[in-house]
Amino acid sequence: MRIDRINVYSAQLPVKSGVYRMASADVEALDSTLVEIATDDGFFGWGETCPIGPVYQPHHALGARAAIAEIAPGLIGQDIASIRLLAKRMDERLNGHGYAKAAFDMAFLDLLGQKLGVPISTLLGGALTDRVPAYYSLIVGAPDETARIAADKVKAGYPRLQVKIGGRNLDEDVAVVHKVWEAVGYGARIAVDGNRGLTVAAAIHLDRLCQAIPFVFEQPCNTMDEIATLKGRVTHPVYLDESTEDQNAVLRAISMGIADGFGFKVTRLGGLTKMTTVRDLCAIRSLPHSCDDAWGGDIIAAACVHLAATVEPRRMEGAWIAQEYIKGHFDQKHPVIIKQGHIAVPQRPGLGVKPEPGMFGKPVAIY
Ligand code: 0XW
Ligand code: MG
Repeated sequence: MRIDRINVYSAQLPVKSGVYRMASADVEALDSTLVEIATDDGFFGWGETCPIGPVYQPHHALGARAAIAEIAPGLIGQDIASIRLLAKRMDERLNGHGYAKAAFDMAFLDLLGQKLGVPISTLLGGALTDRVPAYYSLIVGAPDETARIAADKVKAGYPRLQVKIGGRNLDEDVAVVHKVWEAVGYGARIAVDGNRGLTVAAAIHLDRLCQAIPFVFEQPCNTMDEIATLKGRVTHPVYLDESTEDQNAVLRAISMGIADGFGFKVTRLGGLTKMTTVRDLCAIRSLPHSCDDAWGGDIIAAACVHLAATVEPRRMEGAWIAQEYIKGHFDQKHPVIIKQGHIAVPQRPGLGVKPEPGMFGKPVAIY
């Protein structure tokens, strides 16, 4: 099973509601990059990487495609049988750029799964469940309106809400946390996500002013060092998201004892294979985490869900997929769908999803 051809596509994913607002950036449309690998024995495997704009983290769509251009020619003719050899090969072509390599890693696993007749969750160690929880992300918004949406989403079955804050006055952030809590109470677990937007001082104030509300504080400040200074000074559990730039960052955060959990992004960590290492590190220390990506269509959604299915359910903070914010699906027959706040794990071989033929138009690059 050797790599014969690689097609690269760009898919434009406009935000359905108009704008997705975070402390660090507003985004209106995302540029997703897809890789389609054809093998000499007639299989097609897909991967995807979709940074949520160029500011959320040090990733951007054109960067992904430039990295793919460095890597792809070196993969032609390679055997799919060893994912580790392929990872080594990618590292020999390009240092770093895990978010681009992640798309290839997804496609390799998709191919291997199809060849072996097993879903990717099996290749990642085996699923513990056939249905994983999702969570709903409430963008930075007015307190009353955010609380109204929060109550609706809990009614719709979401077991967890993420409330975005930051980039505005502290009083509004404090008000939104109180209003959401009044609206949903223990009906859903709550994460308050600063998306790097708070100073250490603001994070400490918010923590005190929302003392009795049981939420986890996600990536309140910009750097891991700033967040490290919160230890012992805030009472809410602190989760890292954007700071987990690679496996080493996760290992560092765990060994420093500064993270009570994580918001993991599959592509930022370098792909599903690399994610299994941080998943297992978290298991050793009983740390909860999500299995997300920054954005993306059905390919990324399927990848997140396969991985989430392999995580011990009591520590699974949910798989976030962009479905609520994008129109339609790449795969009409087998889309990855949130129902009652949960997502069924694809059971078909590989990723279990295939984009409709021709839907992305002409490839932007062919190798
Ligand atoms: C909610 N997410 C998973 C989607 C957006 O990319 C932001 C992200 C987060 O938790 O920061
Ligand atoms: Mg986050």
